Amino acid sequence: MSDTTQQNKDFRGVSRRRFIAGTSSILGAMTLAGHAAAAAEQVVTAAGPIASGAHVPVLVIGTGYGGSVAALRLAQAGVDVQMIEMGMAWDTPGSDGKIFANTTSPDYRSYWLRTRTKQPLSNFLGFPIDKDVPLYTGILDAEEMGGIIVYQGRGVGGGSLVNGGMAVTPKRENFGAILPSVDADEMYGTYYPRANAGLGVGTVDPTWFESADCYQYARVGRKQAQRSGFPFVFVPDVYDWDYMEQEAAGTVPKSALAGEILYGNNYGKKSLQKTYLAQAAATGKVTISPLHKVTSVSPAAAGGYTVVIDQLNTTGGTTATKTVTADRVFFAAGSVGTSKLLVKLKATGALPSLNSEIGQGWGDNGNVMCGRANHLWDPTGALQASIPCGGIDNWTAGGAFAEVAPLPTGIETYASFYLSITKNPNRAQFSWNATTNSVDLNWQTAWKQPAIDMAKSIFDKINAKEGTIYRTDLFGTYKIWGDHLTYHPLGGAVLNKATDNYGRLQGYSGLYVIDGSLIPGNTSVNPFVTITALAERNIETIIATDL
Ligand code: FAE
Repeated sequence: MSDTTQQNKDFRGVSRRRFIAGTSSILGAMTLAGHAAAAAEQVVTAAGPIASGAHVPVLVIGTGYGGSVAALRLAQAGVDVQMIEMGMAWDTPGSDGKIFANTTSPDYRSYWLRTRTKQPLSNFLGFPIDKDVPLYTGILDAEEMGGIIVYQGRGVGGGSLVNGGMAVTPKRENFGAILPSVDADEMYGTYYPRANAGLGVGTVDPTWFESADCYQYARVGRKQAQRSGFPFVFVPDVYDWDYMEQEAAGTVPKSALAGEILYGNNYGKKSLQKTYLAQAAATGKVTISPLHKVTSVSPAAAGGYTVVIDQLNTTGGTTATKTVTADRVFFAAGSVGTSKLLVKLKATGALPSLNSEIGQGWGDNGNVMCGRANHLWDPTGALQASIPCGGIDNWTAGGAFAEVAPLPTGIETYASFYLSITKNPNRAQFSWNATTNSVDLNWQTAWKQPAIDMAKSIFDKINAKEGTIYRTDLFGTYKIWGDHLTYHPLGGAVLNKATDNYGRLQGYSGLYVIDGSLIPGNTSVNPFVTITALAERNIETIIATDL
């Protein structure tokens, strides 16, 4: 039995309520169970944003997975933490009474400083579906780097605000290739379980799954995978599965069943605001400054680091520039954010002693998307839960793990849609461009070809068996592969290369990296559980030895 299958069995073996109660040594059960359905979580305290001239013991750049773990554990150890987040707080409803916009009707809240949407599925039935939106510090950044669009969450909670919540622990036999310098026994014995508990991970009730209308697309995906000889595995998620069952029963406001996902879930999803950040706020020792963007970190004459921060308005303008001092700084701005900052700071002389590994080892987790057109006798359902719950595992034989993903359009499309995570070996590098005063990434679109070939190891076979074809209308006109993007940027400040084996940046004491940039380009599955578990491991050692 594979680890993933075993893990799924373990998750099914305990009821979700017992699972949550069992996590109380890590996080209060109250938070996970009680707030999952709440629309908003006030994790930004009334203390107000950081003041210019402040001196803080610890400053954390970014409020995603790595930053949230660092803030919580430091606060629990008695340290005051300032978190700086360039995105918004996402705790206040808009004029429609909702905090987040629906995937099917993007508005000003949906995109980070764009005047036109940049939807991952750019076309439907061959027609472009992007539309104009007002310029705003919205929740999803479609950052166009060299040859690839990197999607990232912006706001308090980072990627947890926009992602599908798929919370996958890699199979143990793949771990050596993911983080070769890390003790796998420790990770699988201590830190993966701690991360899963802290994130509130659970799995769909398999009995409910068999009859739920909203998972017809997943059952079709399973049937077709199995008919071609591929294992289908249930994939754990941080969505509150009990809440989803209530959505289906019509007793609570709908979120996953209303197609919410890409621009935030108003209910049901246990984003970091409801787990790690809620716990961090409850310590009273963590302050978050939203709409604040770190632009520089350099050694301060009197010790510690001088951090320069731009305060932003909701059209991206700078309303104030603040200079503060921090004894220690944690870079948790995500793979792209941290890499861009460090590459700039090294090249422009702010942190010249960073080593030459800075900016190296960046990968896209092998992401590639595709759709298949089913026969009329294989409808995938007009109602589709936006939260995926299963995948096809051909990692060992063909180098691909494919999420069976929804197409929550509200109409029957007879389409099956997949996001594949593949063993694509290509790695890119960030570098400083003195002419444009910005950081470039040298990724080439053609570098997706190995990912396409690996995804084809699954879908060519399914198409041949089913007598079906690829959809060509989702990413352009007559374009099969969604090879222009990634949801899973990883690397750029790789563990044990740019940093020591716990994320301490080489060359500077008191500077740490604690996010997805530590992971060299691929995790074999969706990455946030590994980012969280690695952060749990690293912060434990840092607290024990450095503070
Ligand atoms: P991240 O969560 O990106 O947090 C970084 C934070 O730093 C962000 O809030 C930034 O706004 C902020 N920041 C950046 N620069 C600055 C600066 N200079 N100053 C201040 N703040 C700054 O980093 N992963 C899964 O495992 N399962 C899924 O189902 C899944 N689905 C996804 C779906 C979508 C659409 C997307 C975009 C991603 C998805 N991911 C998924 C990926 C996952 O969200 C991502 O790996 C993690 O969020 C990365 O965590 P980090 O802590 O590295």
